[in-house]
Amino acid sequence: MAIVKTVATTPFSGQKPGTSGLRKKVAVFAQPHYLENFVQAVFDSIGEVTGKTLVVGGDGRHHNRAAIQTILKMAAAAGFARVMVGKGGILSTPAASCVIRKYRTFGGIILSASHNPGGPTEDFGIKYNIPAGGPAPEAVTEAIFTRSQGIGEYRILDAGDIDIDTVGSRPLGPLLVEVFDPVADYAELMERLFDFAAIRALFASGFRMKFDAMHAVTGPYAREILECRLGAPAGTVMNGVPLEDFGGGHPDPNLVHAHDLVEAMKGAGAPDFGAASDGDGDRNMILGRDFYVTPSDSLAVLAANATLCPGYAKGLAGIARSMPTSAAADRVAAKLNIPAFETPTGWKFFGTLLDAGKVTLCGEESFGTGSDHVREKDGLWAVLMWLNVLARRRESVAAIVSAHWREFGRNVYSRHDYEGVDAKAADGLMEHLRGLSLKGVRLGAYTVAFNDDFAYTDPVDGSVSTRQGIRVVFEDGSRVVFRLSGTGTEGATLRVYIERYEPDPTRHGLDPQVALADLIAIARDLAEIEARTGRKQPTVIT
Ligand code: VG1
Ligand code: CO
Repeated sequence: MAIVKTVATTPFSGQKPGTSGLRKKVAVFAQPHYLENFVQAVFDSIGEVTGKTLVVGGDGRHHNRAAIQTILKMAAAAGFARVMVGKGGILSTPAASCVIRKYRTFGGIILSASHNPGGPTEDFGIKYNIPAGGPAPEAVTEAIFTRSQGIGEYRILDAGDIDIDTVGSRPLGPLLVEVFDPVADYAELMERLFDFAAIRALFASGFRMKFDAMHAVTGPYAREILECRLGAPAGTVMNGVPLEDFGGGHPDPNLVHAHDLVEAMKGAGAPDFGAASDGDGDRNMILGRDFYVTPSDSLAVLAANATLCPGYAKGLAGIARSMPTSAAADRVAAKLNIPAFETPTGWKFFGTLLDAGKVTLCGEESFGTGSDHVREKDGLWAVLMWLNVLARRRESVAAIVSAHWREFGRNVYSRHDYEGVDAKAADGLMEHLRGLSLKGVRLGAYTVAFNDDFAYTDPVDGSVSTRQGIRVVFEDGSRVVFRLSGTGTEGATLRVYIERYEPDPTRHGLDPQVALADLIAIARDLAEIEARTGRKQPTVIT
């Protein structure tokens, strides 16, 4: 009979979940009691867990396996009846959401630092998702944090490690551990949403694609769905084997970090379609031959074409986007005569709107797109939706996006990230911006309509979130937005978002960095970026 140990502990400061869970260096998580304190704080904050089922899995990064063993023993001690674990500890974030919903579990614990690098000296992360399948809302993450700051003990089963590499059920003390195939339920859901026959026919006609799994969690999902079920040639999925350090790369699907894919998509001989996903499989980047689709445009194009997909044939209830995401999707919503919502950054803010049936599609400029099929953004889902649209329209990616711009106008958009900035300097910069009063002020060719720090009142549950990013909005609708990242583990990352609407089709082909040059300079000067951070150039431009 395995025995439950009660271990005395003291709080760690800073166990505060950010935009998407608690993210720290592996060394921080690996120190005695650190993970345990946080997990106990979760179990103490989510209500009665006795007899319930929990889902556990992660993106396979370094420390994933050790953390899962600890969580299983703590779940047993807490009174859970059953834990469903993805085989090998693998579960993409959207697949975790899918499984939580399908089996009506009492939520799940997802181990991931998403797009942050992995390995012994890199990042690890943990978050709790609620029974609806989405990230815990702020009220819950606040409760977890408060509990973590007052914690004095945790409970854990005194037992050896259990096999998580063989599908099947086995006991761990009073707990039943059920190891399951992490791909099957997810793949089955995708088959219900999209026209697999049409996509199969597209591949059969010679259409070529490259999917870069970046040695992260989506590899097994992409191989099963694209190569096995949809008949894409073997080798369509590149970097398809999940590695604990993502092969030393930065599993962030953008133009900088997915460089192999970006190179492969250049020139006349390039494939027709390119896509990539991030560490935990919830992000997507979409490329055509010599063509990059910004995530904001991708959301708008998918919304405009959604009825081509069986799962969305009835049309959309509404569209939601995070505040810094471009307003391209709003234009589609207006044309479809459906509501558009603007939320703070982070998928947790879409949950109430999805649950209430107010929106069907959601998106973020940070390579996140999703729908009401789960409660997380979903990288492979977005890729399959694009494939479905391509299979039905039989036009190139570039042709589809260009036609979209001609119909709706183009929201020219770019994000500039300044990574690893001194945290004090970054806070000072934000304080400075917060103090500005700019209404009516003329900056270059633009006049400021208003500036504020974005605050959001959830239209479903009334909860209020303040200080969600500085907006400077101009009279013609152009804007610059400033935020500090809530997912990093070192120093601060300043994100600057720049957007201008361009109705003139003869100007749609311009490089956004050129088309936005005046606004980029205005943003730099307003925030005194160089003087305050010492940076002349952003680290990453997307
Ligand atoms: C970033 C993105 C945000 C996204 C979050 C989690 O947050 O900007 O849009 O929801 O990452 O994505 P921040 O606070 O660093 O800007 V992921 O793929 O971690 O799950
Ligand atoms: Co992610």
